[in-house]
Amino acid sequence: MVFSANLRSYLPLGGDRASQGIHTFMTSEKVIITTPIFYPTAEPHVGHIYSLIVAHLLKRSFHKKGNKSILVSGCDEHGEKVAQKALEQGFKNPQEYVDKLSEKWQNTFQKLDLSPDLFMRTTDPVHIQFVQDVLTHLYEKGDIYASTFEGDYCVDCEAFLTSTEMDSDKNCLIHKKKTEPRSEENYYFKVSKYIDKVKDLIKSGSFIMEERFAQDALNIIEASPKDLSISRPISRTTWGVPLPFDRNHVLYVWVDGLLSYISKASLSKNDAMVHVIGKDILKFHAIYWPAILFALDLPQPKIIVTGWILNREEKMSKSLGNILSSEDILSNGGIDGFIHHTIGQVPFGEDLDMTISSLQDKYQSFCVNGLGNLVSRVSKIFTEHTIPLDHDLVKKSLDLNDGILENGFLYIDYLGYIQKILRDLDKYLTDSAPWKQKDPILKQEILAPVAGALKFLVPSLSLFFPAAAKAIDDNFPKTGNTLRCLQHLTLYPKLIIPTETVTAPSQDPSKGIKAASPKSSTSQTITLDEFQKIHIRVALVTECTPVPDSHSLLNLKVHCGDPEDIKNLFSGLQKYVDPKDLIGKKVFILSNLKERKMRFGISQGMLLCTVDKEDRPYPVFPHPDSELGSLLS
Ligand code: ME8
Repeated sequence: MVFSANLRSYLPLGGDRASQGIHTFMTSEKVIITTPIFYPTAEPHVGHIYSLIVAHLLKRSFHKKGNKSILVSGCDEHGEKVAQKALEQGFKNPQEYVDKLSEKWQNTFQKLDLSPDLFMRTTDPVHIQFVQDVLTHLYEKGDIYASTFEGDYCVDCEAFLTSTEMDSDKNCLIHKKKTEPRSEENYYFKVSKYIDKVKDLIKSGSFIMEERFAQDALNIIEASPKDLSISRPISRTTWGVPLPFDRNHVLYVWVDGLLSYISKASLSKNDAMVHVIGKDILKFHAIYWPAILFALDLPQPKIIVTGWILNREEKMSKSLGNILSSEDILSNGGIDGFIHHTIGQVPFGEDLDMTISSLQDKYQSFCVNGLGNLVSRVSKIFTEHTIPLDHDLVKKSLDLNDGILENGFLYIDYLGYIQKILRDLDKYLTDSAPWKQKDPILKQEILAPVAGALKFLVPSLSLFFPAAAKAIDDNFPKTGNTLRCLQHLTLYPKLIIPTETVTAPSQDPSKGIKAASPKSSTSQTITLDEFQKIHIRVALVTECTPVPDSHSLLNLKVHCGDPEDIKNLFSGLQKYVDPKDLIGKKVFILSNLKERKMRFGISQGMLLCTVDKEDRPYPVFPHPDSELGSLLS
């Protein structure tokens, strides 16, 4: 498929490794798509749900390309951490505990309409039998041996850590907890036998879809022990798959977990596999798993690495107590707003900030005010007409549908183009004002390109928002080229925001820059006294630089008239403002915000901004004659 000139103006054609990867699967019998299997001890939260969203998006892409696929997700139910929690919570045995928890996870996935085709549980007897067969095979092949290992163990990671994974006090960098020194007689898998093949695979460029993680994987190989400890003595824990050749040991939970991808989905030589993983578990998927697959003479997967969802610039996780749950998604607009917030906001591999108010904003801006509003405007007055196939707007929808996966580009761009088409349709409606047209036939003629474009946009929309796309498709039935509209359609109800869930701007960490949108603040009132507690002052920016390792933050140094009293600020403007343009400018800052320790340093205030229709932030500049330090009143 070659893009028409029409669409070329929309699409900066280039390579997206994720969707280019999809092409190589065309000869496969089936594609196994996986998310990580999750430790059930945590509440399912938006980070876990993100990986399911990506996996479902891939599944729909494969379907569109005519590939058979199976989506595997589930719970990682063995290991010390799970056994410990079961004990702490007073369960008779870990099995009872994981039965209860995995049911909760399954229900959550179902509620979000994100159930996988196969919900794996590592305590499933079929899985356990498969794992033992694999272990027997590898043992008989000479790929497993016994030895003693000494290292620093993090129970939350369920892993021995390398020096690069700990700080100087041997605290785990992810869980911020002290590791335990351990020395154990264990069984080892000979990763070293396959490591050259693994390195070649990583270097091939067709294994890890996001290039920068390939280099990370190679660095991890250099820092890691040459073989992998794959067993735990039963004196430490009995909660695992017993090794078939030594009943005094159970299998290391990570090997158990990795094998769950194929134990019931049964990977055969003609199948393909794609794993959606967070960047925290790269080591296991980019090094140990391919080594195991090489040892088993099975096909190698592709890996799509997603970044982290952050809260206050920290990874969201149960152990840090800063999570947003599935209920937060559902009560703040639902899954389509969340999809827009994740897939539409950053390419795979990059981190993104999320708060209740950013969830609300995404839902309102894309779902309610964007797609929902357009569909409502058209379906209110369109009844029936022939689709003008040669109309520019209709052709753009058709081209987007046909061309998209053939050429391969980022899903974030794809969603961006859908939005651009929706905006063009909206503008056309506003400019042509069909509601003013008295002649009913002419009125339908004006509306037909928009209704037709929406109808042809359904396949593209269904990749991201299947339920909304189906509702549009059903509401606009087509016979030949004649399109009808059945009823006035409200796709997305307006969000009613209870006062207590409104996040005041000073508490909205994901932005740190943005006034609460008028949409979400109208229901909240404050007294004059309360307002006087808020010190918004004129400040001068003396330094402004991008924060290394952050895709969004700028680091500003400002003062309110006393150059000796410099405040350090962070602001999520990196994508929108050239730092040079802020230096020497007067800005407004919230100067009495409580200091916060962030990953990158201390934050001592907040730069005030507003946003445009597309949620782009702009700093607010005071009058040039405003005195430094003066209060906004
Ligand atoms: O690691 N942002 O399970 P787990 C984005 N059982 N994604 C996040 C996230 C966040 N803040 N927090 C978690 C395990 N995730 C093992 C996996 S697979 C054979 C075994 C996602 O419950 C992300 O995909 O700790 C991460 O890799 C996964 O959840 C870890 O889930």
